[in-house]
Amino acid sequence: MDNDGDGVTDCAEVWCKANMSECGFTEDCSDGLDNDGDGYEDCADAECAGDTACPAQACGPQQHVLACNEPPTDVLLGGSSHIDAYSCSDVELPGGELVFSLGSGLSGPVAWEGTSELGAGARALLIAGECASTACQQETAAGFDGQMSIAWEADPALEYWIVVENASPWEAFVWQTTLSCL
Ligand SMILES: [Ca+2]
Ligand SMILES: [Ca+2]
Ligand SMILES: [Ca+2]
Ligand SMILES: [Ca+2]
Repeated sequence: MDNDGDGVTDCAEVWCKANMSECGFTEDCSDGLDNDGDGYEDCADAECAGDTACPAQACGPQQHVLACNEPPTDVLLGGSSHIDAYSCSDVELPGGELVFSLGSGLSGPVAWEGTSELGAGARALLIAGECASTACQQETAAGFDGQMSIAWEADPALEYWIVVENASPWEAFVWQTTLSCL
């Protein structure tokens, strides 16, 4: 539609340039341009997670072991981003990651809980098999109370990780986490 009567229709309208994804522009994952205008180019755009043009991004070397039914532990989340986009998430995650290694051999219902007073907007991702952007199974986001939880039915043959993502690259917060297993 030519909403403002200037003879130019829809996505050619100037206002639409600021909302390119709403106007149907999608990210081309290998042309070196930010096609949908959201500030993320090619593989850095969450739309491209899992695209054949984008190799899997792997977890950083720093991992914390999280065992079943231990008292809550305090761990600082900060530092640089190793993964910016996950196959199970449709948002870009440029903040640093806190990686919890849960190992293999977990079976039956498992529940992870994380809390941080200042953690509003953070995300947590359940990853299985290999700690990589393409092996993401579930995502959850923290509300204003900074609380998150993920529950799943664990397969003892698979190795699991929980990755907590800060909302922005400049933040560093302490997270308290627990893993409840049968
Ligand atoms: Ca983009
Ligand atoms: Ca592009
Ligand atoms: Ca996008
Ligand atoms: Ca990240």
